[in-house]
Amino acid sequence: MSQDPKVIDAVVVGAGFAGLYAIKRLRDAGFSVQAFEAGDGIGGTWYWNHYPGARVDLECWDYSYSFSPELQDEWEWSHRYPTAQELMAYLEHVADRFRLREQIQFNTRVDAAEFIEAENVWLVRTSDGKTLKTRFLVPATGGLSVPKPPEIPGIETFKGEAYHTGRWPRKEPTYEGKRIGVIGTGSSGVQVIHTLAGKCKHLTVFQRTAVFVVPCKNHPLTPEMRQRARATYAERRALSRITRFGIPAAMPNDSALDATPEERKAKFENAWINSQLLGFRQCFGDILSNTEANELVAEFIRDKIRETVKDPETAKKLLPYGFPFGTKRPCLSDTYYSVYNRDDVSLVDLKSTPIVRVVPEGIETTEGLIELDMLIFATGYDALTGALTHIDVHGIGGRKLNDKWAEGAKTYLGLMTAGFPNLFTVTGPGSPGPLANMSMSIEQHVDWIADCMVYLRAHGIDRIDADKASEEAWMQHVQEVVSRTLYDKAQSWYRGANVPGKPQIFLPYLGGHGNYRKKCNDVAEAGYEGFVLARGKTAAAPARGEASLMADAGLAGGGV
Ligand code: N01
Repeated sequence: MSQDPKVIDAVVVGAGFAGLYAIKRLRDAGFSVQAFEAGDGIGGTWYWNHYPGARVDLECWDYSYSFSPELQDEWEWSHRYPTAQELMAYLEHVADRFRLREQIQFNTRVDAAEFIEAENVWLVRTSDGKTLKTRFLVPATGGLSVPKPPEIPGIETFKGEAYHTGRWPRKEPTYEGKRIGVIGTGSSGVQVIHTLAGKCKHLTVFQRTAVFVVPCKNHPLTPEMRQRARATYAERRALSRITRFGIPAAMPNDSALDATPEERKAKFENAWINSQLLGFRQCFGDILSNTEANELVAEFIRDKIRETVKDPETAKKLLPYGFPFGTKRPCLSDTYYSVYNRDDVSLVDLKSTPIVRVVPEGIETTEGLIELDMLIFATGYDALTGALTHIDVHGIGGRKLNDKWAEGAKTYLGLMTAGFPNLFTVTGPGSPGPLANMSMSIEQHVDWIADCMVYLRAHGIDRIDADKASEEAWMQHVQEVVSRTLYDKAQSWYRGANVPGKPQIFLPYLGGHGNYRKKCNDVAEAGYEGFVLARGKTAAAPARGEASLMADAGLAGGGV
């Protein structure tokens, strides 16, 4: 595509699910591609997050690529929910099968990117001190890739081992005989806790906010199960493309409040027994939009906690309050609550017993010193924007992306941010991202981006940018959809509330994967409506007036 042999068509950042598919899709479309990956191997999120117990919480049939029927047929998943290690092996297989490694430079971080207006290219600076010019920049950096530190004084003084779940060391630490402290009880913390309980001398859990944990029902897969899944892959994927969550699960419309207590109990028990991530949300249509309906689920789960945890004081500390069920991502585990019945596991409720500081020997709380040999920070991520804002990105007029997003990230459709032409965000803020099946969302975005680049090439267009007014309207729409749900009632990482000082704005789009996919397709079919396309460096008017954008009735979404 590029006339200048020194200018590459696309730089892809990251070699996880998104980066690998971007390399394949763009290369297949005839573009020259160079990818950079900070780690020394394939895997992205799964490369960094292979802490004890790390596994995906969507079924393998859904959390995997759909672009190649041959790949689907040949890969043998071992479990319903594969481990991080198995997911890495899968992604390594994908990289080898499609010869993607040729395009990837490992151990190299993209440090900075500057848009050169006169040439319509990005000048990319990498950690090996080199620069490269590219027509398009595709950060496939993941929404959960920049670990959030725990902001506790004295951490640097700790003389034992200390690890963040999001930067797990390549060489697996040993746990036997050690006194281990885990800070954080989100999805990562819950998996670490149920895995390490019983495998170390003592496990102390430091909990700031109790979470809802529902059973996982993970199990090995038999050849018959695989065969059945293979036979239905085509329908499964087709259905996933039109549903709210990007998995083959229909959402009901009925209200929990219209059901009898017996009907509700039967549905909730069924969700508990046959659990999966969406089980409770699939019971009734208003679990995420009606406080009373939501509280019925919340109290059902609290009862399960009371039944499981023998010590009533410990059970009380584990009861989640203060946010509606599902508005922080529920965690999956079959044994999480029962580990607190063990003598070698203790729970510190940080609300009643705060941490004072970390000291060389362990953690000092308001009730005294807890001696530790290992500290595990499961304290989450600077989610959705962190990976991009950690790159020094300068757009039109030298404007820094960090400055533009100082009041909160803004994008048009989660695909581009105005003033930063030819930079595509994969599952960026403003797209369903983490509120849908990530692998499905990634494929949808990468396909859209690749098709867009093909269109630009075919029409001799040098530059595409989000129209500012379209971006404003889209972000308003994102917020408006949130306001129809209970999501706003939680201080979650979806809105940046977990990172001190981060502007708080709800970032994922809750309108549903299927609706969103249709919207993106419609925009493309209308000649990239709401984007500004230009030849040379002269900007044209938006491809079409953005006024029609929000009139799309199909976008009226409910809570995800
Ligand atoms: O991070 P989190 P995560 N002192 O932000 C606590 C995906 N994921 O890595 O709630 C004490 O959810 C914090 O407390 P609070 C999934 O989408 C998926 O667990 O802020 N505690 C919270 O308990 C998930 O949602 C899978 O009060 C502190 C915890 O740390 C997302 O990744 C597996 C603290 C952080 O929870 C993030 O999950 C793993 C402090 N200073 C992750 N700072 C699967 O697919 C933070 N906390 C299964």
